[in-house]
Amino acid sequence: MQTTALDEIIAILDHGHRILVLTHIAPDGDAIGSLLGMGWLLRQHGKSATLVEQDTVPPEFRNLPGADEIRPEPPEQPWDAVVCLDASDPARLGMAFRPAAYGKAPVVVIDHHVTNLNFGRVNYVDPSAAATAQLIVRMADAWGWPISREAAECLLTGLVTDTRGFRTSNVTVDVMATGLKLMEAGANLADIAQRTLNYKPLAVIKLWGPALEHVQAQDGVVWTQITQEMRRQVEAPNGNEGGLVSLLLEAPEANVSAVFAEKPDGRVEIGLRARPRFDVARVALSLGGGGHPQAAGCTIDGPLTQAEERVLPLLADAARSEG
Ligand SMILES: [Mn+2]
Repeated sequence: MQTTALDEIIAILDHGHRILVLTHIAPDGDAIGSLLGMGWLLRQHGKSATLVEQDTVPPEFRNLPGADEIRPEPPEQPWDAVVCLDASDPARLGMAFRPAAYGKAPVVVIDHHVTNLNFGRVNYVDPSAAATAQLIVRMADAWGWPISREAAECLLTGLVTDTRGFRTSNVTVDVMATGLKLMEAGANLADIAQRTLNYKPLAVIKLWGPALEHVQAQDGVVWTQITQEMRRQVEAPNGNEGGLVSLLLEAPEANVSAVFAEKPDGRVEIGLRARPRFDVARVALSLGGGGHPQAAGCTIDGPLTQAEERVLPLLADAARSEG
């Protein structure tokens, strides 16, 4: 089944020339790394690749090769194929995804989220993969395309960030072999780890102060909240908690952790983490979000207190039942 989808994608990209490549809003290292890695592969094989991502590229990924060519909006022109990376549903692609403009061009989905809606004409979705970047390496291998140093650096960034430095429960021998292959192609693991994993804006570090004062623990769930007022106090921008939800999961009291972050519009963005054998993807999906069993998220209506009252019982359930 998966081999077929991969074969179909390779055939589509082989025959097409003008390829539009998209990735998800609020991009992480796998989103940017996969977008750029795919761009390098296509261009090195004579294709025209246009890379679009609605939101600003985060500073820790801006010096990846080719990052300055990412555009916030697609140009109006015909495409031979549209490739969507690391996004479980069309809404995750934001304004960059404009299917009405694609005509007969096939939409291709390459992703590793278990919650993927298979919204493409061809869907290569493998939830056992640790990163979308890993699937792109698999595609390049199946295609018989060598991976350049530039592509390798971008793709290894995706792998390193999604596995938090090869530490997550989905890191298999195959994932390590993919990492090795990218290092052999010239990517520098230590540099990438230094620039991405060991990076936190000062304002985000300061934001952890008030956020950590609010940490609570009950029924296997450790959680806290980030209000707009806290952000104002330390002048922290919206949308970046710097991995606070992963820190909370380090408490032995936690099977599941959560950060409830109030957005400027009053809605509440919820970041979720779970220890291996527990599953927060199901909770996120039931609330309109998505993700992986060990890392998921969603955005629901506020106010904050009401959002916590609604979600905490669901998290207590998830923290009780080993999936
Ligand atoms: Mn990913």
